[in-house]
Amino acid sequence: MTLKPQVYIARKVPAEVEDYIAQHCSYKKWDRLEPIPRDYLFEQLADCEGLLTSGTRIDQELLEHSPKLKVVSNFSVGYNNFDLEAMRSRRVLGTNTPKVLDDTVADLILSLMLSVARRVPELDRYVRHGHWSSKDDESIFGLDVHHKTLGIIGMGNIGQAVAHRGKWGFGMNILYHSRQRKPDAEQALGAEYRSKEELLRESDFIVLMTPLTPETRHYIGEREFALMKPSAIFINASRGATVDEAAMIDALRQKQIFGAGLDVFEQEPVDPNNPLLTMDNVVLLPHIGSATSQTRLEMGMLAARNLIDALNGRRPAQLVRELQSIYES
Ligand code: 8YV
Repeated sequence: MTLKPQVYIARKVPAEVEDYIAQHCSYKKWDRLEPIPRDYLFEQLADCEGLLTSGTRIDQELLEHSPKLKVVSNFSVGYNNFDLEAMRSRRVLGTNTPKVLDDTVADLILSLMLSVARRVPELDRYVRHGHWSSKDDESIFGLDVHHKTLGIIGMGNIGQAVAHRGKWGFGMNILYHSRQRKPDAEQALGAEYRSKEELLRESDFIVLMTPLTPETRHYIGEREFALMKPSAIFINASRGATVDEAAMIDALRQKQIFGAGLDVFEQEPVDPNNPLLTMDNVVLLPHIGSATSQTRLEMGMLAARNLIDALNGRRPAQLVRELQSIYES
């Protein structure tokens, strides 16, 4: 009888995902909603070949506590928690969960665009507080979404799903900026490539969907907000650190832009003293881009398959690009 590989599940996962892992692995798990304490995780990892997680920093220190580790399966599309250099030198594989969450995250981004433009949460609070002004009161007017210009920074799978909705749902004109040109999106959606500066100047809605890397840290800051239209709406559902939050707060306070819709923050959970919490021209969400039961189940199953394939010597379907060389050499 061959022994099942030992893995650690360092976050809550749907029951179906756990059952699937149990068929192929021996496992221990952290079953609480709060993040696992690092020292405790280190103790657990001593005999593990696989780790399923999201957000845990996978760095030299963690790898030193995990002498048997072969694969880290991230239950998320973002993998800015991976120290890619440390993982490459220890030959630890890293996987993520792209594609299965694209439509769900894109739906949420559209809801942020609509909510900020039509001031939905602000006016919901207004009604709840007993206000009801004349329907002709311009102080409660918002901005149109349809037929406006939507600029997407980071035209990956999620960016393209947002563009699709903007184009076909709202007749929007699509601009994009990305590391690489996307001929398919240009053809299918009439999306036009722009430099970052051109996109910021021309767009009514700016959606930031770029992964967080050392190059994209504070990719949008004071200079970028100054280029935006006073009527611009800025949406971030990537990672908080892609934006210089202090510069964004200044831009919002000075009405340099109309508003912002944010699913991610430089510090999560958001500090109770964060000035964003007192501003009316922002819509704030607790990092729920992919948070539907159906999508989380699909992400979990993909993360489990990635983990099990890697432990069984098969190439996992979603090995992250920067670590593919480990597998190939
Ligand atoms: C996941 C995320 O949604 O997929 C991503 O990159 O933003 C993550 O927050 C989360 O890990 C699921 O619990």
